Amino acid sequence: MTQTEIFQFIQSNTLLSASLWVNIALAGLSILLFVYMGRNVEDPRAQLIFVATLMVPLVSISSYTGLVSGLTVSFLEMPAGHALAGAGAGPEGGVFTPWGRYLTWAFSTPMILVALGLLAGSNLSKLFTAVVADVGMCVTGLAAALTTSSLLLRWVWYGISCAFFVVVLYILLAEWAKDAEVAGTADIFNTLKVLTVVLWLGYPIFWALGAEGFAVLDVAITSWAYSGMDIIAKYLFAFLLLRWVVDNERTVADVAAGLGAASRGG
Ligand code: RET
Repeated sequence: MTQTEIFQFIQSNTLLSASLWVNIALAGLSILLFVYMGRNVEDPRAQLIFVATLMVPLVSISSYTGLVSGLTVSFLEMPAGHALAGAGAGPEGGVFTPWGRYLTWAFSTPMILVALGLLAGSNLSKLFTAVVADVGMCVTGLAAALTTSSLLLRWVWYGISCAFFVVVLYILLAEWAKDAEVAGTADIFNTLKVLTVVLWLGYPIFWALGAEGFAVLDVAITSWAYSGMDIIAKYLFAFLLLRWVVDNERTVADVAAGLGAASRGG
């Protein structure tokens, strides 16, 4: 299928194309809003949280532009044993695979973790571990989606990706939750932690249920599931974080100096 044919396929499926255009619009609005919100932030650590968070909608608008144009979408022939083997929507068969999503998660999700780690007062080792495991999760998730030789190996990649995900979850739930207590940022960190953990768990679930996994859900519904989770995990998440950082710049600065509320005795 040529890129033009893929583009036309996406445009002709209104439900599918709406799930992509909605995110382009919301990412654009978020970028403008976040730049405006951050205009007076002066503390370098707060600024770093802002830049990391601003990258999320910037990567997102690029990601969805790639998808909507057909550049980062392929119709792939599924291996024997897959629910959609030998079937699919393309003229030559094949299953709609928006692999650009998985690729761009490798750029957006580390930014979310950098922002969360800085908020929690993480040390460099934990921040490094979380980011590297997260990139590993995204790249092996991409490998799962692109493997067409063997059904078993698709799920092996999926399993490796889940193993990386467990590392990220451990750091979020155990390590940074403790660090945030010391840093005096536990309230906002816990809110964002719950939001992140609950939503991020949805991605592997929808991958398994979607066309690329067990094919329980149709392509447009799967796309809406990801797009809906993206709206909350990216734009709402970023908005809540940045609003708090603007209101609590002093606390963020103190985390940097190792002077969190707990170590001050308060
Ligand atoms: C995959 C499939 C393989 C197993 C696992 C996955 C996890 C993906 C996650 C994605 C999060 C994306 C976000 C995007 C917003 O920018 C790759 C679906 C574990 C957790 C938050």
